[in-house]
Amino acid sequence: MATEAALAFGGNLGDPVAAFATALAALRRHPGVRLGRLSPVYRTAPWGKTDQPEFLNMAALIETTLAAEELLALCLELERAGGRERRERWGPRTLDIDILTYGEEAIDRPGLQVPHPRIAERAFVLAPLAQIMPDRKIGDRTVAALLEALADETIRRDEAATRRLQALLA
Ligand code: GSY
Repeated sequence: MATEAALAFGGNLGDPVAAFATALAALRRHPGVRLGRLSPVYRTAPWGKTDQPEFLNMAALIETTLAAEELLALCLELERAGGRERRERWGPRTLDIDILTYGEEAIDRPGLQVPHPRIAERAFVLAPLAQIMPDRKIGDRTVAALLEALADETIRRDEAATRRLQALLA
């Protein structure tokens, strides 16, 4: 049986759009994954450590027959293939892929917390997620309501990056 999951993508080093496209194409080819809706690409101010370049962020829905642990392993493999080195904790990176939701499951294990524990604080996650699952409840509030509560005006859609991503995936 397949489970619907939402993934977040982020990066601010090198060519994040190309890194997103390569990872999404690999997900599309994977026999245990069906790629669903993609959000637009957003340009976002760095969160946590602010003296670093802006990020590009997006989100994707998938249907997967992989268990959550297997999906995590796949995301880590795609990060490594995308050139991700785990350096500074909140520092710059080529490609970050986080599991935001996995069905209705609440998972709290070392290395895997789903729904992602800091979703509600992060407009750079909520803005793309609201485009693909606005009505999904995280705790007792929908993604759309959580985003509205943050009122973060530094998040903006990057239409050129979105068109480029679509072209790379065509
Ligand atoms: O948690 C993902 C990596 N990351 C990001 C990000 O993806 N976007 C923004 N805007 N800031 C971030 N800080 C970190 S760490």
